[in-house]
Amino acid sequence: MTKPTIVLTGAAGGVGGMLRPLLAARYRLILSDRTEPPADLTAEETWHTADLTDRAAVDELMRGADGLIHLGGQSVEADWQTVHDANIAGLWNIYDACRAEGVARIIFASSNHAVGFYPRTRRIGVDQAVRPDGLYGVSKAFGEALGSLFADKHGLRVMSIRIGNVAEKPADHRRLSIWLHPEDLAQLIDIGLTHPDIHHAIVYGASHNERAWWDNSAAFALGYAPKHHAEDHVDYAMAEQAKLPADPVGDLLQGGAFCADGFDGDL
Ligand code: 15L
Repeated sequence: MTKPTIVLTGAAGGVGGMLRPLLAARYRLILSDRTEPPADLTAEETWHTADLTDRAAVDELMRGADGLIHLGGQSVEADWQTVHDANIAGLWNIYDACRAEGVARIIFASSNHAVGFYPRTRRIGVDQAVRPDGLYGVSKAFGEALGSLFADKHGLRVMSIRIGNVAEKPADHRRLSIWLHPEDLAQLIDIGLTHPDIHHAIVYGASHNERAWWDNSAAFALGYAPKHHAEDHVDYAMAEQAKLPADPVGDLLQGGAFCADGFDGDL
């Protein structure tokens, strides 16, 4: 059977690099980023240099693809112009090119920063209102809204994954609650690319984290069964946390330092 052709944007980034070997067995990957191809490109992978703000280049990138995993764009907080160009205008290009080129499935890398201003004492599902913790978080909430629109109006099947922090191990105390092992992310992506019942699904991108702040029943209902446990790495995470200064704002809120950045409100 021929493998589905899947475009992976942001392929030169850290998360893209972790996913490539995990997805290669099941998909023919068209990798894309603004950069030149990485040195470790395999014979099965195709590289396509493209800037998300260039609509013609994005159309060409999507031509003939069965699905898209969109990791590209701005991945941390930045000034409005930077966030706008990559994650608002660029994301519009991505979605509208998928519609125009008949790309049926989209995995949108949303972020925990769409809901980062919820306190750590709250357990939230995917039905509560968004509470972005910066312009980057606002752009991720926009991306989820765009996914909903393109599913409702144009019949695309979209999964927005509110990714916590993708790494081999949880990097600190906060990440014990939001950690996502790359293999668990690959499992969520497989579900998003293949599950017959997906219209627009918002799920949390989290491994089996005993300290989770998120109710991920939306993902479990689609068959997600994370294999990795954050508490297996608790000693490492807490040792890393001990190296960090206290953050009187970020330590109270799910988004951490993103909330503290420029904060002059009331807690
Ligand atoms: C994100 O959305 C970022 O892309 C990533 O670099 C981390 O900062 C992560 O959130 C996090 O919250 O740890």
